[in-house]
Amino acid sequence: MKLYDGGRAPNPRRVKVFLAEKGITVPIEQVDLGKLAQKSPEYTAINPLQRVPALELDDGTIISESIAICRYFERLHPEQPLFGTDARDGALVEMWERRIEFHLLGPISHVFRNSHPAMKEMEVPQVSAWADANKPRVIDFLALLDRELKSRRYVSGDRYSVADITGMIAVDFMKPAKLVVPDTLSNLKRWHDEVSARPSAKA
Ligand SMILES: N[C@@H](CCC(=O)N[C@@H](CS)C(=O)NCC(=O)O)C(=O)O
Repeated sequence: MKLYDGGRAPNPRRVKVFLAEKGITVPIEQVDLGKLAQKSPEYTAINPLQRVPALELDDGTIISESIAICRYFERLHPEQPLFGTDARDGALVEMWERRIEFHLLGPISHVFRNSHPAMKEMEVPQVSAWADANKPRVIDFLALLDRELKSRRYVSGDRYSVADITGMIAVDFMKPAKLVVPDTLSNLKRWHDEVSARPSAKA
């Protein structure tokens, strides 16, 4: 088994934090995004979408998409559950995971990819108006999350889950995207400080 990683890039980090939470170690091969190694013929044969992360199983199966990889490990190592504990809990984790992925990580990524000079060769064409259009969406969703976090400890309830992993990494990704969490969002900051203090967050 081998995990194709991309350094500090947010999506591979979601998998690495998940693995750290579970105490699982997997051999890692770095794909140098700075050198566009994800676009090489060798890596394109592994993931035709030219994105990381990707997990190669011993039988040669390739699994890409961060959440698909996390779900694979959740099945193999069900303790401690990070995708919920029962039907209701699992659905709430899924709901928040998707909301954060589509309404927070996605827009932050659009801002970063369409405004950062280092992304010129990866995001073609870079559309600065699309970066600008997504900035208020990020802040609106953070405000929504802040209201939700007033009445509970973690994103989907009282239990830490994969939705917290995606959320923490999305907020961290605001820095390179040159976005700032408004000071008024105190519930969000309390939650982010708490999840960032877990040892897995260093992954
Ligand atoms: N939906 C994918 C997104 C993967 C993705 O966009 N990865 C980025 C790094 S965070 C990437 O490989 N970018 C390379 C590129 O855009 O060329 C997932 O959840 O894993």
